[in-house]
Amino acid sequence: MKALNEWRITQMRVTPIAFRDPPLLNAVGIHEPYALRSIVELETNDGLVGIAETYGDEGMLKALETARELIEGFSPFDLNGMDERVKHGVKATKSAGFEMNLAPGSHGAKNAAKVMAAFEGAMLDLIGQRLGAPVCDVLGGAVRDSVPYSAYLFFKYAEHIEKPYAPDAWGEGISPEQIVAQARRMRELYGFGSIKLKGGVFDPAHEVACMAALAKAFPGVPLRLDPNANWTLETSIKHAPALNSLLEYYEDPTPTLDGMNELAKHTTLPLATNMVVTSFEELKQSVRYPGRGPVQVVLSDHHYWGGLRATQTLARICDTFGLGVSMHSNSHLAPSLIAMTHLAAAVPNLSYACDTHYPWQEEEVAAEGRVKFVNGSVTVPRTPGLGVTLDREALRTLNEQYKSCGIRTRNDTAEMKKYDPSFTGKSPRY
Ligand code: GKR
Ligand code: MG
Repeated sequence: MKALNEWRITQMRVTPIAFRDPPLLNAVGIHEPYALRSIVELETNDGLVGIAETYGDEGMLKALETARELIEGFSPFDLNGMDERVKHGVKATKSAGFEMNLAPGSHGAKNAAKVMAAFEGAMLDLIGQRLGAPVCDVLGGAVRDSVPYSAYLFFKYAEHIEKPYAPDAWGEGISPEQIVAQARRMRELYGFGSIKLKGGVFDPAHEVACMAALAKAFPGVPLRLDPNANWTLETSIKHAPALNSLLEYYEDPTPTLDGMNELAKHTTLPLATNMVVTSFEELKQSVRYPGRGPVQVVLSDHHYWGGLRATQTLARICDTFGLGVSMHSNSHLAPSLIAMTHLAAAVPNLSYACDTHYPWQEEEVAAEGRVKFVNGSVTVPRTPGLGVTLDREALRTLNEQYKSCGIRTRNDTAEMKKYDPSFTGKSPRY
């Protein structure tokens, strides 16, 4: 074991992976057959390896590579120094168009925050391993033993247009009955205590009818609808009265802070977002609005907010301004879910169950296997570090899948054009 003052990160390894993802529909199109992520490993001069899961889009892989010299040779304790080096050393790149709004992995403007989060995650894993403490303890200690997650329903087709593998067990999800059946199955399998539906796909009246069907089937269960800013302000206001009695919060129905601010005057619901407040700068703009303001619940995502500690800071600011806080997610595996769980355990004012796409994934890189939900919650690990070990064979397989799948940057709109050549993904559409 090296003395702590000689402890150094000697090597960064980044392994892009691709895993099966169902044909889930959203505002900009449909999920491709494989979702991309990457696994960042930081190895130290005493042979410890810290890991973090992050995006696997081409832009992110390039950003990580440009940051190699900002992490190799430095101490795993040097979190603040790393933040500064990355903030100044990793440049923003041109973002993809509107159709990629839902895919933070390809947001070039957030390169630095995303790289910081990936490095920080692996550094905290190292620190925890070295000290014999779980990451939540390194973050100041857990205030809860388990973290609640929400069922995350999607409208979906039964299978992908190109059929690289057998259809999933969830079947089609389009009608209110199918959406209720999807929710029932998800609750039976995982015990989730709240339910979110990804909207912005079909006629808003149909999506509101699905929410009403869910409310009828699961009385008392908190519900959320997320049209991903695909509704105009007028449409969002029109459906607000019906949704007032159905939802616990109304998530990103309409674009821009101005739009959400206007909507807030026409609904009693808290407005939640992972689209109009995605950085501290946007948070600053949001809290400057007089009155109720555009956002009442910030849905953080440590993968692009700058990491776990940055999200703790965000949670404190939300508390100061009387805002709720919870978490957003994209398609991900165990290292991300467990990192979210440590973080949520160390955020006292977590006000709602977090989002997770995890039930839609079948494959895994964790040697511990698939993460278990008990009554919709994940138990906060007490093992040193992150508490996730890589299954090297699985990592190799998912890396091979990455190489062969041909996808290099998520593009749900291009995928939808295969079903409907006239689809543009232009938003807001309703
Ligand atoms: O994976 O289709 C999806 C989601 O729509 C995702 O891209 C969003 O970022 O889950 C997200 C959300 O809450 O907006
Ligand atoms: Mg959302």
